[in-house]
Amino acid sequence: MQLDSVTVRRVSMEMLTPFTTSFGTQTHRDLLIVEASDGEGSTGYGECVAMAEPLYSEEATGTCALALQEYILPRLAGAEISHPREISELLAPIKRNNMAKAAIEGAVWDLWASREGISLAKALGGSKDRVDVGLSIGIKPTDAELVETVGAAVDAGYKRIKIKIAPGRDLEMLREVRREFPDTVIMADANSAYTLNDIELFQAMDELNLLMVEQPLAHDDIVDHRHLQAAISTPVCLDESIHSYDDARQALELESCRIINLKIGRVGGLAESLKIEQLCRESGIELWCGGMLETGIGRAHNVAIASLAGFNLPGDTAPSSRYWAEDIIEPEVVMTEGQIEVPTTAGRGYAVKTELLEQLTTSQFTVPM
Ligand code: OSB
Ligand code: MG
Repeated sequence: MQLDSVTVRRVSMEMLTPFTTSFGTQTHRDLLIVEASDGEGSTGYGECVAMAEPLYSEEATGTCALALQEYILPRLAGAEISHPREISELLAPIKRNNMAKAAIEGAVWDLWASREGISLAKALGGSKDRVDVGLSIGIKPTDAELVETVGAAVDAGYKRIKIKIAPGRDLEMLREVRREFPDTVIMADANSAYTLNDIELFQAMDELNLLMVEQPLAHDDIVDHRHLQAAISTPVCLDESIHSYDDARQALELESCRIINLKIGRVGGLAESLKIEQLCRESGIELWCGGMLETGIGRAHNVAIASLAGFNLPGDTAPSSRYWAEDIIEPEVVMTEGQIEVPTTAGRGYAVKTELLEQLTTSQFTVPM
């Protein structure tokens, strides 16, 4: 197949509640929705998951829009594509810019699956009918508010609860949650807010029976994490540090983590995600699908990849109602008994509400292919 045109829309969506991490507070999502058309009536959608500012990683919404327009989409113009795997090969000469690359790559996977008449999950080799869902809870002003939020999440059926931590809002806060919820599956995510000087803090957390501690140290580190992992019994999970199959392989070789959080955007797309899934499955490393406060389009891609067997822990794939008054897809992503059903219809399995998408669009450009 050939692409006929690609439209990139910059979209602003208000979140139901602010989301605070060690790097800042999000009240809106400013993101890109990429639509790839084959000119024969089929379209595919991808979502660029970069944050509005480069505070989680070096990419940001504006840099991704520029990268797509100036460097990434021109490389795909005129290409004859027989399988979506070829997109990452065509884009390989461009270093990093993973979230920008993944947005168009995901749209092409969706388009290809639609044309083949198979679900995105099936196109990827997924085997599960439903995926287990965990919730990520941001930093709350008080322990009482956090305890209340964790209680509501347990009642809603989430299979594990992730709690964001930051210096000053860590050990005592987690102790309080553990006292209130002695049997709940709980983990912590630091978003790279600590250094090796904090080893004793993480050693003290060992007594809390956390499922894992996610990205405790620098966003670009795999060496210091190795020293931390050797000094604590709680499994270390890497998020920010893993940008590729090779990063994952090196982290496993160094024993820098025992668990990987895979985000499709952070690793540059679905083809790279498949390589990491195979690596983890074959080496017995636990794996789960992370989230970036996506709209339903990004969530649909996350649910599809999480349906592969290697994803053996609940992912951050909370349903539409967690973040949005109205999602841009229909039906909305729903959770039943802590699980989301993997769609079996062609492509991503959810229709895009194109009128709502237009309303939320703040700027856009179309590149003829
Ligand atoms: O570190 O996993 C993270 C959201 C934005 C940026 C980074 C992270 C997160 C989350 C949210 O934890 C998970 C979700 O999308 O529900
Ligand atoms: Mg994280």
